[in-house]
Amino acid sequence: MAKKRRDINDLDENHISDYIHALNILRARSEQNPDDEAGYDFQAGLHNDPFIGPCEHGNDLFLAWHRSHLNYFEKLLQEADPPRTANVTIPYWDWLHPETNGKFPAAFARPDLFMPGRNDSPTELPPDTLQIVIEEMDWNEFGGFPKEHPTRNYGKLELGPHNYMHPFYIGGRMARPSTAAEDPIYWSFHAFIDLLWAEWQRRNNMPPPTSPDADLRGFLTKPRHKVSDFQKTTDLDYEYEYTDKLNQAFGVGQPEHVRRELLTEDSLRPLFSDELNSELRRTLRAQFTLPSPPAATETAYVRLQDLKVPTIGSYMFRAYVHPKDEPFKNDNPDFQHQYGVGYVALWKSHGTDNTHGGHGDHGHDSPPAHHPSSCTVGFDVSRQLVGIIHENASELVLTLQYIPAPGPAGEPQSNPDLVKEVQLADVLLEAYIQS
Ligand SMILES: [Cu+2]
Repeated sequence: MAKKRRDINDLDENHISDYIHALNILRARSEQNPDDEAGYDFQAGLHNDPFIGPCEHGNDLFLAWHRSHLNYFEKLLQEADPPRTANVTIPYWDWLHPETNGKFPAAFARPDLFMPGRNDSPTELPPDTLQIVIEEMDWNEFGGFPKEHPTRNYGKLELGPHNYMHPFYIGGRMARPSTAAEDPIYWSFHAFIDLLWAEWQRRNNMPPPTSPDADLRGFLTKPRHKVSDFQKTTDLDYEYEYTDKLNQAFGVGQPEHVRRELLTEDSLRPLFSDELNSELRRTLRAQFTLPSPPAATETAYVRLQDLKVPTIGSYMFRAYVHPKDEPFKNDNPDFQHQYGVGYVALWKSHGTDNTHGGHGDHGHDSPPAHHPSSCTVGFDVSRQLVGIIHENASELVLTLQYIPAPGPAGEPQSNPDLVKEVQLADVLLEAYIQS
């Protein structure tokens, strides 16, 4: 029987103290010898440190890499002090259902699971996580594209919820790829990302992976080290125990799969005279007129082409579609609710990191090869645009809004150097019919 990973809010005192006991044994090993591969610091370094790992981001190895990282770490926990720790598993943090505990589950405030510097101010959760798991049925769209794909890279789970949670919601060490796994919340956060993938696999009948023979960096000396080795959780001796809340959340049917054919693709007409990137950097937004798509249009996307992945911080773009005579309102929840069509979160790429002097940073340029340098992302605007075709509604405007991640502890932060990294090639409207 595979071992169960459980919701951290459901663990009794014995279970949580066994987990902490195992973690502390790994920590003590690193204190004895920082290079001990069975110690916490080395394990965190597999994610954080370009010279030991690091993690994979922005491709179809992302989910398998993190599954492997957690799985080997969990085995170390189990071997830490058996029989006491023999059945320890990483508890997951269900951040879809935060209402029971406020911002973070109470367990993460215990001294051994706490990390100073997290963002404690109230922060919205990403709105679309469940929708991605339930509605996106294409593996690459969900989990990422092969590294050799010419234009696409991040999957939706990573580019949306994952990239938003790290720097916007959790903050602290989790705000940067080069320090993330130092915070013990990392394991539980990624266990939930992994649960969402496992649930997606179940719903979609375990589609075969793309890049099955790709090696997972950092694990090459292990018997299992390829993408195909990390598909089925029960082969890795664990599975997830779902709460009633999760059963309820996932207990809805799959939408019908539709094939689409591109009808037209046009650059959007700007409502500004500056060059696009100058406009974005100067005003922190850009507005465009949305044309009426061809009458047969069933689905429409706004596509941001070649959006640069920032190297010195994290930010997001929020997108809104609103009538021209209803001006954009910054920071207005009603406006956001009524006209928001989505967001894209860009998590700082690994690479140079001058603000952290710890072991995760060797202080010079290491190539951010595991993060793509740019990505192409889309927002579904069908509901709004198909509305104009049929109802002759008033002219519509697309507003893109730049929002920098807060400082690690949640303090508002305007970073002029990050603004200089805002860069995209074009904004397009794509119209599709079902084929
Ligand atoms: Cu992560």
